[in-house]
Amino acid sequence: MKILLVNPKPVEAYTVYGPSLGLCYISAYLKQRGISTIEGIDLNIDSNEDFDAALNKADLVGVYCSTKALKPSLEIAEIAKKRGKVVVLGGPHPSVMPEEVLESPYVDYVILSEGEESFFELINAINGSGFIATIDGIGYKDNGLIKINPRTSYVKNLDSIPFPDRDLFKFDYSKTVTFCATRGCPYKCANCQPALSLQTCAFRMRSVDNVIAELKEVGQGKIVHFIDNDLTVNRKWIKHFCERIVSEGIKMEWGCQGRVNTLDRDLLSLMRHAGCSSVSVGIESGSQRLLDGFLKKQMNLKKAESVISDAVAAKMPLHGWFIIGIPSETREDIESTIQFALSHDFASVGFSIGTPWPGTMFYKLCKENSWLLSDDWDKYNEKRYSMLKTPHWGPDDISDYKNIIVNSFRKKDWAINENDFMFGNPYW
Ligand code: B12
Ligand code: SF4
Repeated sequence: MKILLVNPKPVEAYTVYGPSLGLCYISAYLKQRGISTIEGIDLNIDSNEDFDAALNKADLVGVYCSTKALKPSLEIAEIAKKRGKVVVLGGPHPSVMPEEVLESPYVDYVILSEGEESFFELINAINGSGFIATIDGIGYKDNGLIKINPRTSYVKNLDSIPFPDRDLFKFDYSKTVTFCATRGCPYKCANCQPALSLQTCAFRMRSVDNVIAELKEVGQGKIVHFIDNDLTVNRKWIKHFCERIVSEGIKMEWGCQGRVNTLDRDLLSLMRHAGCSSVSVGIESGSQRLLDGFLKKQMNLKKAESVISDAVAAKMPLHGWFIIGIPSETREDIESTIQFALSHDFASVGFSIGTPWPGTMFYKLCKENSWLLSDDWDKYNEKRYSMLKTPHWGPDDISDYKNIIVNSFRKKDWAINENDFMFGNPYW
């Protein structure tokens, strides 16, 4: 069976810095099990003609589908189905909204959360060996009825799956490469969980040996971006990892996301010594009330301040993420957030507008309180506007605040990237 794996182009473009690692993992897993006729198309870099040619050769088309890319994913499904292909959608949106996706007449199957094992079993079942009804974590149609087999099992040992097949897509890896050392996250922030737990379940780490082996293969001499939700969750692991980079003489520059409750000066210094040149942390709000209340962030602003000083002392550039447009947020809260971002020594900061992605607690609360202005996912854009009307504010107020934020950073001479709602500190 010939398989085509497609990463669609979302309705509104965003900065792409690497391939869909999820599809690269799927490809590597299938190849290891003898399914070698796999092609990849990323419509952010490949043309429609490339897609058309690859589609002609395929029997089954698998699509990575985020909420932001639902519409183009379903368009791909329609084209593929009309040409007689089997169509499978996986990724964040089908994982949390499987029924909605299967309502499309052009989608045959969805995969909930991690796809390696279930997709392999599905291909076998389609080929005649195995039963679709018993495959864990898939959705399908049975005589027109939508059936969902919930996800109950996960890849427990991440070392047991092969390194991602980066050759699946035509990205240029000569300078930068993305890596994934862990899956899941032990926290349950309202803007993120339980969507993430559905996607990746329990927090798991690859062994340091396993990550070092992959770095030696493809990371040496490059800028390596770890896409992990939080690479610093386990202190023992991250320390050991940094020590191994140094002792094995692996020369690379790298960046990752961390969490302020897991960072301090010693760790930041060690990471810096091991070539880390950027750590991103989600501060989200300058209001402790919102962090503890609506956001359930399990994070203290005092600790955040001390980590920012630690980062300065360790000469580690720290990137801070913030959100405005959170239900129950007041003007004072938004002003505290802007002040926090402006007055601390971040190397750069980025903002998003609170967006109720499906499957999150954020979404559930907005829906229950009738704050959502639309259920049309295409309209959701966390860099541009709010889709909420709450008792405290509406989309116009948030747009005004967006302008206030841009002007506040402009006045302080920060570099402005309006498209990504991000700012660079000129004094770093
Ligand atoms: C890296 C990343 C990005 C990169 C994307 C790089 C790339 N080319 O893929 C960038 C920065 C560009 C990005 C942008 C955005 N992102 Co993003 N991103 C991530 C992040 C941190 C990691 C993704 C990843 O590689 N995971 C590791 C791999 C192994 O897992 P995976 O991708 O889920 O794939 C597995 C399964 O989902 C499944 N699977 C996936 N596809 C398929 C297809 C088939 C056929 C099958 C069988 C299985 C399958 O099998 C894979 C292997 O197990 C995730 C969070 C997370 N931890 O997943 C957020 C995440 C995916 N992003 C999110 C969001 C909201 C965005 C943005 C909208 C943000 C914005 N500022 O505008 C944009 C929109 C991008 C888009 N495509 O529409 C949300 C998505 C929520 C949703 N419901 O869609 C997530 C889940 C974060 C969160 N919890 O809020 N993102
Ligand atoms: S926002 Fe970060 S820390 Fe919170 S649940 Fe999501 S990935 Fe985990």
